[in-house]
Amino acid sequence: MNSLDNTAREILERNDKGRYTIPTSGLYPYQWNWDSVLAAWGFATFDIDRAWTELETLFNSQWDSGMVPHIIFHEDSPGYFPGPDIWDTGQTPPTSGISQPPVAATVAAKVWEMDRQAGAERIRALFPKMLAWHRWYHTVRCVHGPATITHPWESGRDNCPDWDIGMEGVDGSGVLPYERCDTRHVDPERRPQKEEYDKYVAILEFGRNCGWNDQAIMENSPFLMTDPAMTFILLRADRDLIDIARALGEDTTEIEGWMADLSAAVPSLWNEELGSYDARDLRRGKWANNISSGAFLHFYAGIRNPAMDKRILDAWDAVTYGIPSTDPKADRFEPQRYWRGPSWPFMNALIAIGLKDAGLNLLAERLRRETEALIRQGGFYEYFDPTNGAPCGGSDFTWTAAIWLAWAGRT
Ligand code: 9WN
Repeated sequence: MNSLDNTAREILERNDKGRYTIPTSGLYPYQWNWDSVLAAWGFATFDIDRAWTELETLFNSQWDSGMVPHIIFHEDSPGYFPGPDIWDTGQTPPTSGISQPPVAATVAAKVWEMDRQAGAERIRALFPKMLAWHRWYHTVRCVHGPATITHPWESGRDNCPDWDIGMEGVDGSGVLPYERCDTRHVDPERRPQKEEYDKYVAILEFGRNCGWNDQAIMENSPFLMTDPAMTFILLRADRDLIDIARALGEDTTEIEGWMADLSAAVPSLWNEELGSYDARDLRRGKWANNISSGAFLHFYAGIRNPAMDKRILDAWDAVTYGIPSTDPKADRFEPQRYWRGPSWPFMNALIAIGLKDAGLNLLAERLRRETEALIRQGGFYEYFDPTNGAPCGGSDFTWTAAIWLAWAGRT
C-alpha cells in the first residue's frame, strides 16, 4: 500500500464518528447524504462491515415519506449554519428537510459486489429502504417529468450557475438575521455569495413554514427547477436497484415503470439553442442556459448523445485538471468558486464510471489520471481549480479520500 492510500484511510478514520462519517471537521460537522454514501465506497476497500454501517446509519434517518434527508444532525455542533433549529423538521435525530442525489443504490451494488457474502443480509435489509426512497423521488420530485429540486442544496451543486435563473425569482430580503460559519473556514472568494445565502435561507424558511409538507413545497415554493444531474443519477440508481432486486428475487415491475417514465422525460432536458442538457426554471419556464458537469452524467445514466460527446470535450479540453463544474468558456465561469468552475474529484469519478460503461475507456482513464494528479499535487481537498490545480475548500475531505481509495488512486 502506498503512502497516499495510508493518508486516505487515516482521513476516513479521523472523520469517522463511529457509525457515520463527517465530510471534514470544522466546515461540515454532521452526516451529509451523498458524502456518506461515497464514504461507504471508500471504506469498502478496507473494511466492508464499516461500509455497510455507514449506509445503514444514513437510512436510519429516512422519513416516513421515504425521503432520505441531506443532513443528519447526530450531535449538536454550533459551528454550522443552518443547524437543526433552523431546519426544525421535528425528526429524531434532527435532520434537514430536503434530500440529495440518490447515489446509494449504485454504491450499495458496488459494495455488495466487493464481498457478496458479507453483504447478503445487509443488502436485503437495505433494499426496501432504498426502494422507498426512489418511490419518493419518482412520486414527489418527478411529477413534472424529469427530477426536480426544491432548493439548490438538494442538487448538491449549490451555487452552480444552473440555479441562477431560478434564484432570480427568490426574494432573500426578508430573512431572519443569521450568521454564516462557512466563511470562517474557507476563503469567501471560494464560497457562495451573501445574496445567494439570503435566498438559500428564504427557501428554507418557506419549507419550514409549510411544515415540510411535500405537496405544498412542490406547488408553491419560490424555487423549483429540473436538474439534469439529479435525473441522470436517479436513472442510474434505478438500474442498479433493479439489478439488486433481481439478485434478491424481488419484483422489479415498479422500478421498471419509474425508469421508463423518467427515460421518456430525458428529451425534455435538451436545450436546443445551447446544444446541451440543461436545467430549467419551472416557475417561469426558462432555461438556465448553462453547460455544467451535471449534464455530463448522461453517460452514467447509460445515455449516448453524439452532441454531448463534443460538449464534454470542449469543456474538458479548455482546462487542465478534470471536468470543470461550469463551462470554462461561459462568462459565469469562476475557477475557484465552489460549483461555478472547480473540478470535484467525486464528480469526476461518477462521470468516469459513465465513460467506461460507454466503452470510452481512454477518456475514463484520462479523467482518472487528471484527478489522481490533483490529489497528488494538492492533497485531499474538497475541490480544485481546474486550470492550475490549486486546492480549494475544506482539507482532509472524506469523499476525496474515499474516491482516492476506490478509483483515483487505483492504476
Ligand atoms: C450544503 C458536504 C456538502 C456537500 C454538497 C456541497 C456542500 C453544503 C454547504 O457540502 O453543501 O449542503 O454548506 O455548502 O455543495 O454537495 O454534500 O460536503
